Amino acid sequence: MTVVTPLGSYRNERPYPFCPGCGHSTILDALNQALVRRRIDPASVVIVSDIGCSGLSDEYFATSAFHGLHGRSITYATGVKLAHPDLEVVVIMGDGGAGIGGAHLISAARRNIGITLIVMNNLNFGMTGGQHSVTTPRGSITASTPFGNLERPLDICGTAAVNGAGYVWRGTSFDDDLPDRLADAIGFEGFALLDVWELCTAYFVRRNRFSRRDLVSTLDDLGFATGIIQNRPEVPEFAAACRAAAATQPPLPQPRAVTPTYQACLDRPFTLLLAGAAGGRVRTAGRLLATAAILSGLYAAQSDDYPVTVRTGYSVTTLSLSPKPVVLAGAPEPDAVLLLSPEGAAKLTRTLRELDSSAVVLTLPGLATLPTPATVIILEPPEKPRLSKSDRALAGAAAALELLNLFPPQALVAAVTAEGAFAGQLEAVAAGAAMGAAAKA
Ligand SMILES: Cc1ncc(C[n+]2csc(CCOP(=O)(O)OP(=O)(O)O)c2C)c(N)n1
Ligand code: SF4
Ligand SMILES: [Mg+2]
Repeated sequence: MTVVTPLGSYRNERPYPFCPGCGHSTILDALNQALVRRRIDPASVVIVSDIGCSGLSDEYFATSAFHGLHGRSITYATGVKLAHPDLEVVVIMGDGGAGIGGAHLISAARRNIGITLIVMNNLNFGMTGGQHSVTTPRGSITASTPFGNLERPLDICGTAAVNGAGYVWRGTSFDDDLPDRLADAIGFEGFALLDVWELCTAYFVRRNRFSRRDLVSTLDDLGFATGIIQNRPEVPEFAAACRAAAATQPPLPQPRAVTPTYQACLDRPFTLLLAGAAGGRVRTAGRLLATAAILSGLYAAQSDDYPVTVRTGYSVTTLSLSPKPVVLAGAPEPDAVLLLSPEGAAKLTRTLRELDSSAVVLTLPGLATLPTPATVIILEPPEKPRLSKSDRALAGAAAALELLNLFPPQALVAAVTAEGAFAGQLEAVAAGAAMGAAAKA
């Protein structure tokens, strides 16, 4: 559907706020002409603005809009385009924003994401008083370069073009073909960049006696190409490429529903900590216990703690079980701790010392001398079958169910079976149940 705004334009009734002679007004007028030419539903046009005087731009259009942090507008625009490829996404940023978000600009070019980027390039930070930016020419006087800028200005177009941008144009706000090139860019499927050089009359012009003619001569002196620098419609657009790639994949597995079939004994919130070592399938045991709790009509939440070096050191899982919905906040006081290895015991040294005397610690021989006011129960591993390091957590979980009166141990067997019962898991559960029964006796 094409909707024409009541004004026959994409502008709203608000006058621009820019200083007299500021190039921003001319560029926005050209953008309006380009949009009128393209006749896109205004609601389907999203103007994503950056920060600075240029960042005010979206407020003067009767389109959809998004306004965020300095230099990040390309990232928001990329998200909008990926989520809604049918929208026409136009980013407006200053040269300051292009510098601050320079890596985003390069990423947009590399991906060839289907957005239009207009850089309002007035060669300085206009809004904050005319400091130098990444595009300020050498020798220019700005608020931050009072003796003349020493840096080489960034070639925005050259950078975008060499990194794969589909459409790249450079010119000035005085160019008669600016509305046509903006219309080209909006109609272009991939990433379209327009680096529009213009005058900041309040600062850059005043400090450098800089004129319209100087815009062109500076471009010449720098050897920066102008006009259409790159036009490669054949390069795949990123949002479309993402969807095409996703379409070739099998559908994602849906979460398995867990229907309660057992009756829990637990009538209050209960926190169980499983503390072992990396590679000991501590988190798996926690997940299976949580599933078994849900099978017994309880609510369960699990949080895991392990070092950034995932395959070494401790692995601690916190399980919060309750007859009522669980909100996991912070580190709840444990009612019981299942200690499975020296790494887990070392990690919980302080927790064990500070446990309530009503708490229970289930542990294996050799870890039992830990100082704790809680009741310590030692689980004797069976002679046969010998529990491997990776079976200990699940066996310990089964033993805990025998001893802690939370919900029927059969629920754990059902949870393991429902997940496919990997090698030895049911045997580990049986051995753990025997361990728990022996400790109870
Ligand atoms: C990360 C960050 N640094 C600094 C600022 C302060 N700041 C606000 S506007 C601005 C200058 C904007 O310059 P430019 O992007 O070129 O836009 P213009 O005002 O020239 O249109 C700066 C530095 C900011 N908002 N965010
Ligand atoms: S300060 Fe510069 S960029 Fe900002 S409105 Fe004035 S002339 Fe334009
Ligand atoms: Mg600027």
